[in-house]
Amino acid sequence: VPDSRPSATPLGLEVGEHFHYTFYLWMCLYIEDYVRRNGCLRKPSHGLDNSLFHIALELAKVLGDEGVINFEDVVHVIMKITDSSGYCFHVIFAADGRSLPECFKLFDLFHILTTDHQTVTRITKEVIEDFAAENVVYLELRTTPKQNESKGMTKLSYMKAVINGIQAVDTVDVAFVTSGANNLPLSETTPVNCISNCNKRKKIYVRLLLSIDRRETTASAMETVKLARELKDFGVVGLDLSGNPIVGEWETFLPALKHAKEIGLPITLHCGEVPNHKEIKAMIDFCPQRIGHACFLKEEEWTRVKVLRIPVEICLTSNIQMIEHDCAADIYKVNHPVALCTDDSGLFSTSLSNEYHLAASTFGLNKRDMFILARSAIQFSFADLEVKEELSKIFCEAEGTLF
Ligand code: 6MZ
Repeated sequence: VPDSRPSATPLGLEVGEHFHYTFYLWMCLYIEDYVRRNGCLRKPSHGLDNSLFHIALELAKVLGDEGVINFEDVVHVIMKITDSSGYCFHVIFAADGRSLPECFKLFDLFHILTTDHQTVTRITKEVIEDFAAENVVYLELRTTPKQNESKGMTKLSYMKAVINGIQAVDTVDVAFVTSGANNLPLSETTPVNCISNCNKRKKIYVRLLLSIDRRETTASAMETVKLARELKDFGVVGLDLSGNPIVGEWETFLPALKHAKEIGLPITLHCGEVPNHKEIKAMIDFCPQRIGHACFLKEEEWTRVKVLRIPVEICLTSNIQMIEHDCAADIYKVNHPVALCTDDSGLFSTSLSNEYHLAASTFGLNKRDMFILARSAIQFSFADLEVKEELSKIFCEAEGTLF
C-alpha cells in the first residue's frame, strides 16, 4: 500500500511518511502472529475488546475523512477478519502475550487515532464513566500532554481538552477541581467543585498525573512539570515518568523531576520494566513517592525499596502480558505498600474489578483482604488530606454494610 500523500505524522511519531503502510502491515502481522500462536481467532470474553474495536474504527473513519489515513485500507483489514459468526477485529486488541515492542506500537497507533482535542475530550469522559460504573470512588488518571502542530495542539490545549472531558461527564458526579481555579490559564473552562445533576448518584474523585514520555527532551519534560504546577488547581496532583523503557536516558528527565520535587509535586516512576539496573538504582536513589511495575528489581534493590517504604503500583494484567513477569506476589506477601492499578485499561483489555479478581486468585485474598487492600491505597494516593479523609469516610461506611 504505497503512500503517495505527504508526511502524515500528526504527533511526530516514529512511523514516518509511510505510516499508513506501516499501520496496515503490522496489523496484518499481528493477526497472523496471533492466529499462528493460538490456532484460531477467538470470540471476545467480555465487551471491552469490542468497544475498543468500535472506537478505533470510528476514529479511523474520522481520520480517513480528513485524509490523514486511508480508511479503506484499515476497513479492509478489519473486514477481512470479521466473519458472520462474530469473530472480529478484537483480536488485534486482545492483549494475550503481546510483547513490549508490540504494546508500544499499539500506543503509537492509538496516539495517531486519538490525538485531537475533540477525541481527547471524549476519551477522558468515557474513561471516567467506565471507572465510575465499576464503583471506583477515586481515580488518578495519568496522561501525557502532547504537542501536535498539525492539529494546533499545545501541551496546554491538550490539557484543556482533558479537563473539558472531565467536566463533560454526565453519568456520575465528578469531584474534581479543588480551589483557586479562576486565576489559571484555562479561561474557557468553567471550574466546578462538583458537577452534579441530582443527589443520589455515584460520585468519583478524579485527579490527574501528567506523564513525561521517555522520548521527550529535557526541555519538553520541564515544560510538562511547569504545566503540572500551573494546573495544580485543576486537579493535577503529580507527575509520572513512562513510555517505552528501552528508550531515553534517566539523566534526560532528572532536571525536570528534580524541579518537580523542589516545587512539591509528588512523582511516580515506571521503574524496572526492563533489567536496567543502573537506572533502577538511580530511580530508587531519587526516592520517588511511588514506583510502578517494578518487575526486574534485584534482591538488593528490593531491599532498598522496602526499607524506604516506596509504594508500588501493581498492574497484574499488564505485567504478566507485556513484561511476561509476575512481579507482585512477593511484594504483597511481605506487606509492602501497594496499590492495584489497571495500566491502560483499553490496551490491556482489563478493568479495575478484573485486577482485583486477579489479585484475589493470585494471592488467595478473601473479601476483607481485598477491602483492606483497596482502602490502604488511599494513603499512597497523591490526593490532598481533605480528599483522603473523604475517601476514608466512604470506606468506613462501606465497611459497615459489607461485613
Ligand atoms: C510504560 C506506559 C505503560 O499518551 O495516551 N504507558 N509506559 N509502561 C507501561 N506499561 C507496562 N502503559 C502506558 O498514555 C499512554 C502512554 O502511557 C505510557 C506510554 O508512554 C503510552 O504512550 P497517553 O496519555
